[in-house]
Amino acid sequence: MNRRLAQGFDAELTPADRAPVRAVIALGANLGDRSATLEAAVEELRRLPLVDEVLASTPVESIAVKPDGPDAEAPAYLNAVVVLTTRLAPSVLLAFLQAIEKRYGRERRERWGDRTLDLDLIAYGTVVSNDAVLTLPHPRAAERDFVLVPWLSIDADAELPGQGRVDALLERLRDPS
Ligand code: A4P
Ligand code: MG
Repeated sequence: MNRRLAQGFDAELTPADRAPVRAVIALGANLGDRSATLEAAVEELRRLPLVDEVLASTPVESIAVKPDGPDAEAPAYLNAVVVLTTRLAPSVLLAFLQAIEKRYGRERRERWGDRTLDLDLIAYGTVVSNDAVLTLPHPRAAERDFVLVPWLSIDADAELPGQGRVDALLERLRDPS
């Protein structure tokens, strides 16, 4: 089987044929009952078909990052990371994430606007893809301590595909010199 097929992009493969892949999901909320929403979203992830071994971080609080930089006037975020194993193809997993966001009242009005729930696919196995519909790994994950810190807290050996170990990325973020 070639590399692309093995990575689960081929729609011909049935889920039973697909090897389980480790996926990393970032959760964020800065509107409503943030903590309750994140807890409920983790439960939804546990209940997804073809998903196992769901490990969730403790949420961390962070200042909202807007296109112009951190904005202390905007409602603060709670962010968490979930690592799970799945036989779902990446596009199907993304569709489930978007359906969960919708169920928790997510509205899309502006780029990086305040939201009740954001679910981003940070990594899917070692897949690297520049497709705008699903970019892997998530293009801004390496710049975000609110992704790297909770991820590292549940996987001390975490690696961002193509970009290296998460502990090293975090160190570079904190001390860019
Ligand atoms: N998309 C492409 N790749 C992916 C991926 N790996 N995971 C596409 C999820 N979606 C992906 O996403 C826009 C489009 O990206 C989707 O149609 C999907 O096909 P969206 O969820 O509608 O919008 P968004 O989340 O506002 O956009 P984006 O660019 O993903 O935003 P970011 O980079 O996730 O930033 N500050 C704090 N403190 N904490 C946060 O969690 N989050 C954001 C959102 C900004 N500031 C924040 C936080
Ligand atoms: Mg998003």
